[in-house]
Amino acid sequence: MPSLQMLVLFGSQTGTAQDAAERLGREARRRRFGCRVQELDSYAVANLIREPLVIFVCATTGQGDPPDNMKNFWRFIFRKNLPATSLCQLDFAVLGLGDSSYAKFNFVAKKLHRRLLQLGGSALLPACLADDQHELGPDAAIDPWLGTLWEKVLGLHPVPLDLPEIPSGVPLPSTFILQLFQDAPSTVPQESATSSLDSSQLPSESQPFLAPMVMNQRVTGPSHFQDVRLIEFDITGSGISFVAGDVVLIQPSNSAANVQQFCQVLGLDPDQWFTLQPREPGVSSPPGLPQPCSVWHLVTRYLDIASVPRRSFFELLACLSPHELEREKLLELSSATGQELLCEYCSRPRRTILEVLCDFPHSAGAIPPDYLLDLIPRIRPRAFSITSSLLVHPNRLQILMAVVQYQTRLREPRRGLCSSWLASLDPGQADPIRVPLWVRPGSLAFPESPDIPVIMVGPGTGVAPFRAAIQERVAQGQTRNFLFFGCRWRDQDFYWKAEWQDLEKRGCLTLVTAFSREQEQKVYVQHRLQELGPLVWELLDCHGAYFYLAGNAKSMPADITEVLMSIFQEHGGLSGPDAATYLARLQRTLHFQAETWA
Ligand code: 2AM
Repeated sequence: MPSLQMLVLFGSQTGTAQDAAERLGREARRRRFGCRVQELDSYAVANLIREPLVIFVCATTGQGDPPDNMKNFWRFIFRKNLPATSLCQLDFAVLGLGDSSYAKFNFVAKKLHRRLLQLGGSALLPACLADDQHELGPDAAIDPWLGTLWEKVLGLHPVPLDLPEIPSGVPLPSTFILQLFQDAPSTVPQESATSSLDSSQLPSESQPFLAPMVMNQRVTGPSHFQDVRLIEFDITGSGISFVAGDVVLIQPSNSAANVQQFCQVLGLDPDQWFTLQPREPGVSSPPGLPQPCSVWHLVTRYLDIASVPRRSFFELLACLSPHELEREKLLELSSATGQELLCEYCSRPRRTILEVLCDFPHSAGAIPPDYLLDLIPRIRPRAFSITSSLLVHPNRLQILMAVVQYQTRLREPRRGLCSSWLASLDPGQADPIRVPLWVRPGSLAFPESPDIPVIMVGPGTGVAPFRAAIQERVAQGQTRNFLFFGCRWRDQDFYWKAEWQDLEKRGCLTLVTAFSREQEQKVYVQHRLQELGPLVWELLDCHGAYFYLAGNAKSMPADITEVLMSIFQEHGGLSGPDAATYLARLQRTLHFQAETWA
């Protein structure tokens, strides 16, 4: 066991921070450090007072919040009663991943760096503020930062001379040993999921509920550019319960055609079975993968072969490649100087792992199965706002989903893995495919008191969580619901038109619409909000209304906030700075809440 120990703790929402943390782990092992790489919330944080060397890798999500898998750590580290010398033995560094198009760029990394200093830790170097918006991606900042980090770390902890570095062209041992066998086991293992009543635990990531899909209906008109689906699952017997604002996580699968092609290029037999063994003690098995498992199951349910490969993929594939020409090319793509080329080849056109493997057939055909889990990330669950209420649709869960499809310079259109998989499923089939899912609280919470009005602004599919809220509130007798909805044309993408009209008739809803393309000048929800400024001000200021915003994160949230600020000034008589303070107070007291997505 190496004597030098380093701990890498990460908080990751989309996997980029995890990837950076794992890269750091590999670099540490090459330098003969013993290195654990762990999610922040799976680490017993009280042990931090004994750690000598920790690198924190943290993403910042859209609103400046920490990722879900570091929320407990975040609460702990900001406890007021932690002594200022708690971490005086600790050398640390913070690697932040953010997006400079959001106001709170790398907020989590900056705040964590300051807090660790406050608690007595010694920073090895200033925090790295990597930016997703950079032409070359986050690596543009991470590469030089890691160079300096290693200089500092090796200055403090020189590698013993009898243990030279493992050169970058040599593969590190695989994390798992994969034992293949031909015959299916006599008792086929249950999928680590549940479709019946007898499970005592609520469905979760490690044990999702396998829900039959009972509706998959296109809700946009035939001439609309976007294919938007209303999808319904039967959750009878799952134990799942949810309230407005909650989200459902769905674990998608690869298409049969992709699975077949992948197995062909790698020379894998999908009917073979295998067991997995971690090479080192303390490494846990991949979550949700049954043992033994078929190759078909691994490729269909687990390996994200439709994702765009990261640089580490090229690094490892180069190490494993027996083909000189291909290896040279792979090395170039993974080198620091090849990043523009990698961006051009992969990130910009959104080329997938499967497509890259087809471009490098000699290397793909020689991948030892042991390395599959190191090479290819696992398929991540996708989150959707739940759009129905159990009070109106008992035992059912609905989502409103846009099917993601776009063109790059590649011939084949790019398709979102989860949305195209869901859209392809047929609920009418005799034995319909069951969809692995579970729920968790989202970022929106609605007031319980019947007297409090809510204002909801949700253009396009942003309306999804508000339909759940309106159904729930109306069922509970809360009638002061104000919905601002925007779409292109009333006869093409006006979701739930009849349902809204019915609620309006019953006096349970005030609906304000903006049809952006029905006149020459674009009309958006924020224009309608501005027009109704006096009412909005009165609801917020005199009636304690809650204001909600959901939808595409591009410029809509900033546009709405700007209009609100102008309403506070024009109709509330506030100065610019006072309007900003007013908005900040609404945010602090949860009277202003937003859920946005890319
Ligand atoms: P557009 O596509 O005609 O530009 C749902 O997508 C609705 O939101 C559409 O009518 C769309 O208009 C509109 N939309 C686009 N950008 C917006 C923005 N920044 N703020 C509010 N609505 C927007």
